[in-house]
Amino acid sequence: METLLILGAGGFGQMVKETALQLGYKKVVFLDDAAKGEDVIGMCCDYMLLHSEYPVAVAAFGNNRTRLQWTDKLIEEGYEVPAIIHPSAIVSPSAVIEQGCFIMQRAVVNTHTRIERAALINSGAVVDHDSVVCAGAHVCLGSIVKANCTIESGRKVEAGEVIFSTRRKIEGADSRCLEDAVYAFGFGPQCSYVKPFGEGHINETYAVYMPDPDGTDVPLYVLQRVNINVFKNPAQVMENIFGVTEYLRDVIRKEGGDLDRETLSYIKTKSGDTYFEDDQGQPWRCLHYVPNSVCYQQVERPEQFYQSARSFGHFLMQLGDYPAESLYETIPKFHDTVKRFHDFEAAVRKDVKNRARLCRPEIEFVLSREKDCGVLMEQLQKGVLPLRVTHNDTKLNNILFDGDTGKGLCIIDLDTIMPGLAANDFGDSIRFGASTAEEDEPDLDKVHFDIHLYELYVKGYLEMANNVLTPEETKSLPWGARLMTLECGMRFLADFLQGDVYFKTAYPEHNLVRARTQFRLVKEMEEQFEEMYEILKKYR
Ligand code: GN1
Ligand code: MG
Repeated sequence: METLLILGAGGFGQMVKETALQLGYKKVVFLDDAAKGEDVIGMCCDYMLLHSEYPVAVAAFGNNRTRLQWTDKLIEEGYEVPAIIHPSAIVSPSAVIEQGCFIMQRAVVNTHTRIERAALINSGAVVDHDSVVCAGAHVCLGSIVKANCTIESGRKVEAGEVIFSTRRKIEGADSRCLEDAVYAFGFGPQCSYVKPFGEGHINETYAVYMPDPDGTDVPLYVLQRVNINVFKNPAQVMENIFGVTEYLRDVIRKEGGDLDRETLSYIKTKSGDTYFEDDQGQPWRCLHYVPNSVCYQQVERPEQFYQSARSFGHFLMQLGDYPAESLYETIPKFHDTVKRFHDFEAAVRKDVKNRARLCRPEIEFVLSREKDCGVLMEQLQKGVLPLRVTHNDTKLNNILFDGDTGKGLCIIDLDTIMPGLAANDFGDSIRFGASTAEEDEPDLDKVHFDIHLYELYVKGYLEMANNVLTPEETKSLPWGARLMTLECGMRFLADFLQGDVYFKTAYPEHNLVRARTQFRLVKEMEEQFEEMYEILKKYR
């Protein structure tokens, strides 16, 4: 450290000179357009001529624009432009300090900050962790820049001023509520972008992308806005979910499984709550994205359906000893098909949207099956069928498959975990997965109940759950399929009549189209009911 050339011999230039001498420079000289003095060896415009004699230089102007302009000229000319850091300043080893910065007496520059070129952190100022002071900005005497702030290029933070976190705009977070949620879970400072995710009919779901160590954006979290029209008590929903997933972690640990991928892991907000409530009173929750997993809307290879059966059978076993009484009933009488029938009748009677005229045959289809609705409910009331901890929404797209092995990996959508009937979980899987078409296929000629897929599911499910199920429960499974399908169709049709207030829809008849596919499946199941029993016997 021999000589330092300082552009600007004003008050701040003199402070920099003193600092430079303390840092060990042997000789310090100035360039200045106005000031005279022994150590002023020329005007600023002479800087090019002096380069070989004075290879190290800084621009020490108090004015932000001038300091930045001259710093850039020096850099361009090929000068070595050091950062001048006073020995009494405290600078974190993880802070990035660029060329031509000044960090003056007793300033504090904290962990993971970035101080860009020609920025000035003046005496006694504090820049807290993860903040950025952009090129040529000035953080004045004794001011405080709190964590996660960005001070824009050329800005002056006045002496004694306190800057509170300025929010970055997050791409894809196009509502204030979503942005608030991203910040509530602590992803605001790093999040690259968010984008819609999944195909659920009830909640709103987003994937949260974050930069990985080599800068590629990867989905790391899933943010979900819980639909409070459907789930009236989100705190109870979340208590169920935390209880069950933490319990499952223990079970998976004992099984020697993969804790990060075989059950969902939920995250609490920065203030420790199980969910975040936005300004509109809507709850948001957050979980880890399960890496290398896939989700299907329809069976693509029969093997998948067999794997899903094993997964749901396994799930029933894993939760076999879970204290069912600790679970809240998040949607009361969710699969009480008798109640669903009465709700349906009421929707037809009220016909608030005058849509009943559009679906007379479908309405008749349901009304003529009133007796069926009570079959399983009666067996439950008589104690023939036991209550278990069930998922209650076991469609194929509520399970993640391993991207490599193709095996069932993780059961998702745990909102409706409640005490329920095994037959209902079995049945809901058949309803959705043993169909030859998607749930909203408009062309009914494409929609069939595929008894071979049914057989595969029976096989996979009983391989896992046979030892747990009572003989009566096993016998109840085909009814579960019929009734879950009828019930779901009834719910779609009731929602159509009520003006699509429950399920998300993409077009006006969407719920009617969905109801029709379900009724087609019910009809075919009824025709093949004997065969469904015969198949069951083969695997019992
Ligand atoms: C709903 O949220 P999602 O799409 O997984 C519904 C199920 C229906 C299903 C029909 C809480 O599930 O009951 O069977 O749509 N969930 C709720 O696809 O009502
Ligand atoms: Mg779902």
